[in-house]
Amino acid sequence: MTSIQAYLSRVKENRNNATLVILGNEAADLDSMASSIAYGYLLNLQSVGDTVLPVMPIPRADFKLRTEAVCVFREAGILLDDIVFFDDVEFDKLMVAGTGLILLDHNRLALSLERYKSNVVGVIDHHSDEGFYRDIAPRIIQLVGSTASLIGVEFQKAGIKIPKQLAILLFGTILLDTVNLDQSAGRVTEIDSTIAELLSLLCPLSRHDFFDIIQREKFNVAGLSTADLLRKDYKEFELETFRYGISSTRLSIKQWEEMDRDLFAGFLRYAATRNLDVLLSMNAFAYPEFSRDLIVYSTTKEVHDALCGHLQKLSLDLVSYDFTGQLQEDKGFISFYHQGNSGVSRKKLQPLLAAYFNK
Ligand SMILES: [Mn+2]
Repeated sequence: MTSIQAYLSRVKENRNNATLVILGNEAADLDSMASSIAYGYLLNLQSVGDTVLPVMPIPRADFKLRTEAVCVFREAGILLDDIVFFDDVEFDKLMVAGTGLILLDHNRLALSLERYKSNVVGVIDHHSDEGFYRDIAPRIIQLVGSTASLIGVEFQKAGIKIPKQLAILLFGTILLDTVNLDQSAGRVTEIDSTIAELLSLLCPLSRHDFFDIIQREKFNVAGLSTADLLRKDYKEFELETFRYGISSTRLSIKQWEEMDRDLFAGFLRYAATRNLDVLLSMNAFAYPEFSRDLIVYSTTKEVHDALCGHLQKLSLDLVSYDFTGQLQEDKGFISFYHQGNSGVSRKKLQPLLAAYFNK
C-alpha cells in the first residue's frame, strides 16, 4: 500500500470524526479534487492529532461525468474507493460538531453550505477575492492558473517532498488548467510553470503526451444527456429573490444540437429542477481550434432580453447563432450565440454578471 493510499483509507475510516475538512468548489472540477487530496495529505503530516479529511463536494455517482478527472486519477493510481465523496460522510453532523473547513479553489462557501461559514478556518484559491472570512489562516488567494500550483508551493514551503502519485495528480491538473502551460491561453503564471517543471520530473508521461490524454478525455461527451452535460461542471448563485446557474460545457452548440434535438426542453427542465431564473451554458470546445459558444436561458422574457442586451455590450463579441431547434416561448426564453472572444471564461464572466444582477 502506498503512503497516499494509507493516508486516504485511514481518514476515510475515521471520516465521521474528522477534525478538519478540506473542500473544493461546488463544480468539483479536477483542480478542486486534486488540490484537496494533496493538501489534505500535507496538512495531515503537519498537524499531528488532527484527522484531515478531503471531501469531494459531489455525490460519488457524479464523478464519472468528470472524464478528465477520471483519467488523471487513473494515471496517478488513486483509487476511488479510498476517496470520500459528499454522500459518504455525515457532513452536517461534522459541521454542527465544529469541524473546521478549509476551502480550496473557491473563497466563498457555496450557497447550499453558507450556513457553515463560521466553520471556515482556511482558504487557498486562485479566483478573485470575494472578501469573506478575513481573519483566518491560511488565507492564500493568488490569481495563478491553478490552485494545484499553490498547493505545490505549500509543499515547498513545508520542505516536504511531493509523493509521486500526488505529483502526477497536481501536474495533470496544472496542465489542464493552463492549457499545457500555453502563454497564449492567458492562464499560466510564473508560479504555475515553476511548480509544473518540478512535478514533471516525477511524472512518467511527457508533458505533451499527458496533456493530450487529458484534453481528449475532457472533451469526451459520449453518452452524456443534456442534464448530465449541464450538471457536470455547474455553479449556482443567488441574490435576494433571484437564482442563476452557469454550466461550463465542453461541446459546441452545433454538436449539442446533434445529440439533442430539443435543447430548449433540456434547459427548461434543468432550470426548473434547480429553481433558477437564469441558466447560462458557457460552451468551450477545441475543434477545429479553441472556441466558445454561449447559451442564455431565462424563465421570463424581460430578464432574458435585458440580460442578452447587457451581454452584447460586454467584450464577449457575441454573434447570434442560427438556431433551428424547438422553442416553446410561453415557458421560457433561450438565445444561442457564438462567443468571438474566447478568452472570457466563467471565472471572468461571473463577477461581471454578479455586478449586473446586483444593480
Ligand atoms: Mn481552479
